[in-house]
Amino acid sequence: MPDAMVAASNSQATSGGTTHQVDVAVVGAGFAGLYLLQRLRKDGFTTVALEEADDVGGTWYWNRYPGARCDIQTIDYCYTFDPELESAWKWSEKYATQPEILRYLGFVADRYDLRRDIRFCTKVTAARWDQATERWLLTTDNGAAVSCRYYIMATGCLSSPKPPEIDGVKDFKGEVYFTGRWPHEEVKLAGKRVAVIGSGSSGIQSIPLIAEQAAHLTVFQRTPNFALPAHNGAATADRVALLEGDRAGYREQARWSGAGVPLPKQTVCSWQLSDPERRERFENAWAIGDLIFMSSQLWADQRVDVDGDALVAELFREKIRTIVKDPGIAASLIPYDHPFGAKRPCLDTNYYATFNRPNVTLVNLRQEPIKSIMASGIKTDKRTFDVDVIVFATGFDAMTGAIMAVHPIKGRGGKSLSDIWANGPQTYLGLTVTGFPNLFMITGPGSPSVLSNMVVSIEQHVDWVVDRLIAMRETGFTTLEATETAQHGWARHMADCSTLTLHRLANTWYTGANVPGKAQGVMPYTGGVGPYRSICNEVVSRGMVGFRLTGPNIAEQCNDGEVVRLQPDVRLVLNMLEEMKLAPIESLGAQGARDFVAEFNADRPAGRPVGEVVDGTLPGTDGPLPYRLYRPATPGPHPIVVYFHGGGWVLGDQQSDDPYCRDMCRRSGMIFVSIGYRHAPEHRFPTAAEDGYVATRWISEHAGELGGQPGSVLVAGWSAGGNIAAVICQLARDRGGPHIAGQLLVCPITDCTFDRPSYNDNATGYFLTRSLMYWFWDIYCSPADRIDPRVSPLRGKLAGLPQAFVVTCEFDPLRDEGIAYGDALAAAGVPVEQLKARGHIHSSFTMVDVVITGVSGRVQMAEALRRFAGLPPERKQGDEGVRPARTATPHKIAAAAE
Ligand code: N01
Repeated sequence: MPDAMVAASNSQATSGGTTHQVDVAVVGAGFAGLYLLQRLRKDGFTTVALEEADDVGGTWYWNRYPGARCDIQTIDYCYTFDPELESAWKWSEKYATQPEILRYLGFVADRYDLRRDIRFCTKVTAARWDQATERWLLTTDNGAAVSCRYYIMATGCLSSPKPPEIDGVKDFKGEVYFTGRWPHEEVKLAGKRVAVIGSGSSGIQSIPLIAEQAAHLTVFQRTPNFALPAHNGAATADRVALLEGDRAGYREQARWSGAGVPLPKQTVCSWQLSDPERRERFENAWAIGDLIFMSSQLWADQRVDVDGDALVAELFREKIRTIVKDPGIAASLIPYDHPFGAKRPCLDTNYYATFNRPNVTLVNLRQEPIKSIMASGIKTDKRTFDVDVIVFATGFDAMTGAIMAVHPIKGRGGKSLSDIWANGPQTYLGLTVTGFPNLFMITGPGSPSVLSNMVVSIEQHVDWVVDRLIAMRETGFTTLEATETAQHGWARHMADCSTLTLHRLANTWYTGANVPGKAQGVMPYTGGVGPYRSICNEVVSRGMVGFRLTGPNIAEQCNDGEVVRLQPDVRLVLNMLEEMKLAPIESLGAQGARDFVAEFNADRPAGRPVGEVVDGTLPGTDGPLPYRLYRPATPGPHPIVVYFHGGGWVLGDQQSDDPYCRDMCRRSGMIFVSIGYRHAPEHRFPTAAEDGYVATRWISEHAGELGGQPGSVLVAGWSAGGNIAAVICQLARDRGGPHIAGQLLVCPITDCTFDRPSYNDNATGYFLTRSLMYWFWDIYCSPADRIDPRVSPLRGKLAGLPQAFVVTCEFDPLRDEGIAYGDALAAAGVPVEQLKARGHIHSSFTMVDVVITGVSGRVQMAEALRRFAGLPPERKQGDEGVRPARTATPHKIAAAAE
């Protein structure tokens, strides 16, 4: 029977034993549930929301503790789906209090008459997918069961308070409160001895206000947190002006931003700023009092690089030392066990200053853990604290807790979600789960959710889901389910994204580490709100990639696959290039192409500092050849790597791979000398190879004068430069030297045929195109010369060559010839190691500081060079994204990252 008929016949049956039939059942009446109801109803779906509380509000209904406020500015932390709603409501403060936010949600419920479709005081006790009717059946603890075609969990990410896990709570004779379940009636703390356990956002917001009321407050802190002053008051004038200047534009910018608040992307790295400049930026952010600003606007590497992040943390620590008068208390309040931002930072009002009050005591649980709770108070392993009230600000079973609280949720074949998620949540897009048709989660694990302005993420999810339901209704599909391939691919993409941030380096509720026994892994999507939105849109525009759709009168549709196979930052780079709509390089002519590359390189982030950079010339066959030498900051002499830049034998110069050379010099601890060999069309085959050979020989002979170790050199190159490096190894073997200790070939050109699969699979769309390669070959080398090993080294004799490290990238036309060269070297008895970089493109490794996921590859390249040179393995500076932070406690995730 069609949904609409089922609904029409039964939607009134809301009590007794009758099953309540609707198109869509929603669990929860917070921000997500209310917007879902509004949209579903507007779009003609019958619906009911089931809500445990007796009113709307969700998290804002339950969290009524003193000091509870939002910590995203209220002009951003509100619905944007209806401009009239926006103008009908005025926020009174920069960060609204819990009562004001609750009033707002009540106002929204009234404005759209939503309460009539909400069953309050109703908890869903179980949910079961019935394959025969293709409907979900929900049982509840109050009133009728609900049968629905679509079941949407709008249960929030932080709704399920976790038990305190401390012995003896039941023995306590005084009052007990949980911040996450604060009573509705006034809690009188005046004149009482109060204990607060926990120093997350809830503790940090409530402690200053509790201290003002209580006779004495004792704070039991296990892990200190970073907190920034909110500087609450009127909404910030500049932000209001921006919003009011172009409301639609402002909201749209938020939707495509990193965290759901319209702020620009920083491009300057910490090491490009002086100490005073960094301090000024920090002070400005401190004065602004905005968490997202502080977390994203100081410098570009603050969230991705351990060193860049550590600078922020240290400035925070200075502030804490300045505010807290007792140095011992200050030391206990200063976080050292996690990078700034890896654990959720907090926004406070007078938090640190509260510890200067005579009626406040801080107990550092790292020094004296709680042993138990007794009738009269709390006992640590050193002291006993008699108290009248205990406030547990101990947090939530985050992200999965509220979803799993409905137990069991049984999908296809009777499989239970709790079993399937026993080792951690698995989802496709954080929206759906394989095996659970027609089940959606709003801001579920695997979506940006808690790493974003929740309201922006909620609106995006609600719109995406309801739009899908409309599309299914229009096409006749009645079920939708994620495929296993898609879900696995999403898990891999999530893991790729999480290597870009520092979240994996801390024990937090983001990773499940706060709940004993919970499976651990970074649960929210760390790739950013804008990129996530574009992926969700891409799923649709590419024909529902990763979903199987069925319906009674329509053929099944399954567009199986993974929506993202590129590394996340590579995807961003390619999208950006596509938006720039650049003319193909080969259409510009040789000089035009050189001018374009020079202009493009000028906008590139500057390379990292090394010990010294020296420009010089060396004698070539027909005159001097320029070079640029990069010397490590460590005492020499160092081994020398002779480096050849990329550019298809046509473009580039000794400076064009500057960031890569600097980075590799720092990581390997070796001198890199980048050679300005001559280019086609002015100097065609075999000039580049012969210049390269002459330069290598000269450097080898003058190694001592250059500050290098005499004896042998190494060679390295990228793309056409990799081709030259490979050729030089053959020439050096055949012409009696110089001695080459090893070769690093990054995405090298090795052969003149274009029929290997990668030339077709990756012909366009991945930066280096097949037609650009044709152009390079045509300019450099006539067809008759192409089989010469001085340009097609794969066709040369390979035995007796130096040991090699060959790097290839999955989405590179040159991938297969690089792999073929590595295989052929191995077959010829040359020791060779291959790095086949998944999700990368031709230029991934040379786009230093843009493609952060290239770091681990460069680490491996540097290690290979050190091995070739006979140096011990060593981690050099700048291993952003791969080095673990200092952690006080060993931890599965940090250990895995290490
Ligand atoms: O919870 P938390 P929360 N013994 O998990 C400690 C959002 N939020 O409710 O870190 C002793 O952050 C625990 O110690 P440790 C926001 O996203 C937003 O404060 O596990 N201590 C920690 O100090 C936030 O991040 C707002 O070592 C124990 C604290 O309790 C999230 O909700 C306001 C313990 C729990 O901190 C959660 O915040 C409030 C034990 N057995 C919350 N167990 C806004 O402003 C736990 N702890 C919008």
